[in-house]
Amino acid sequence: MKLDDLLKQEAAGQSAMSYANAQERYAQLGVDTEDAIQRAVATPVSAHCWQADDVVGLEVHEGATDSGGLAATGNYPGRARTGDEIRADFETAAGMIPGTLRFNLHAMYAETGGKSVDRDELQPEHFATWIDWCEDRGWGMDFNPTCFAHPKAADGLTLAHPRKSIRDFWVRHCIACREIGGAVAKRLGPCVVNIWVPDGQKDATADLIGSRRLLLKSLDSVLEKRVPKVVDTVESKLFGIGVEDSTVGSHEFYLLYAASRGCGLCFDMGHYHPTENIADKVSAALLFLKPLLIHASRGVRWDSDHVTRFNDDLRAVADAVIRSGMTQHVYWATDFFDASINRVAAWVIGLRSVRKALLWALLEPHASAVEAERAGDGTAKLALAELRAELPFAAVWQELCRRADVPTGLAWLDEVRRYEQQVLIARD
Ligand code: RNT
Ligand code: ZN
Repeated sequence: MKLDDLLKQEAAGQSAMSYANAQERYAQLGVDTEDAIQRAVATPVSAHCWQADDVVGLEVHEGATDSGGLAATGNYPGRARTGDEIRADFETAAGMIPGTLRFNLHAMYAETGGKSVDRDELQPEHFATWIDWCEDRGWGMDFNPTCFAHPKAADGLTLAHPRKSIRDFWVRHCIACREIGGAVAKRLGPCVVNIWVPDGQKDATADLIGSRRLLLKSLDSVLEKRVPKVVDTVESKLFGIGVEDSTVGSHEFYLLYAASRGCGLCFDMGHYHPTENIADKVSAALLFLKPLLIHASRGVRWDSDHVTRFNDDLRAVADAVIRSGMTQHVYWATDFFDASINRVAAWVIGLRSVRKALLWALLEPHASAVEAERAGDGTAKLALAELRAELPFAAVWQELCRRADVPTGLAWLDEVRRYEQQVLIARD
């Protein structure tokens, strides 16, 4: 069948599977699909703003900058260039994404009305349009300091910079961001403020403990004062482009930092060794610290930020979170950027995949698996795990989409293509 015919058929077609049958099948295994749909839809997922514009931001840069090792590759037409364009693009995407959304903003998306405002002088007013927009749509908002793409980050060091004046600048920036988070929280409810810095060395690192001491001190200054309703999290990384030899804020550094300081920890799925999955870390970390923030992402070789897919890794993370029974202590956010495909579609695919993974985990016949494990019946447990692939998951997912009034199957692709023709193409 030709691709065009197939897409047409998919856009029009509804599933032949009935939800009622699926509901009955799951019920036989002790799984309540109504409860699963309700919980999957109610779980907020914070959509990252930076997919719209390849992590460029809205500031006017002066002088040398450094991307912090974040490389968005590709030149698909339609990159958003203004706050209005980002908002329009995300509204389009949101119409195709089922379930509760939040919006996750980076400080570099400040709207300063043409005035140049340096990062350490940012105020809530520079985000007023974003806050109003989220409020109008009933979305919560999260926030991030931007410790890259700035002349003072030109050598890839920020909070761990050997020069005190530069460290202090970034400390002031992070404090300003927490205050902005506090202002957001006053209007929209708790705001997650996640700190990630690119700091590291390209080669032959000499004084890693020295750099880590500086990062520790800077972070302590940033977090000294509690900001009401701000949920602080810190995010580690294994390596970045240009800082391959060492990263100051490694996994162990932040794991222990969060546990000892009582703040939250962010696990980015693309920030570990290629065969390492954060799923295993969830149940360990939750016993010692709260909350966790998941950056749903997909590492591919050296890139940590491919669009998330409903793959084994993502499903394993969702399983770990749901099985923990501590979902109230886990925040979900997306973090990827792809400039080689339609950027709105990247959001739709990535965010739908996260919601799918949540539903998948909620539909697990978990109680039976636990029972088998406790009885020492590994055979039944393994058989049950395999059975998941034979259950009518798709019918429940489609029901979830229908109830959320978003397209099922590939019907959303038509809408994205229309938007591309009418809006995105004209941008270049
Ligand atoms: C970078 C981190 C971080 C960024 C955003 C832009 O590797 O994952 O979360 O992607 O802050
Ligand atoms: Zn991340």
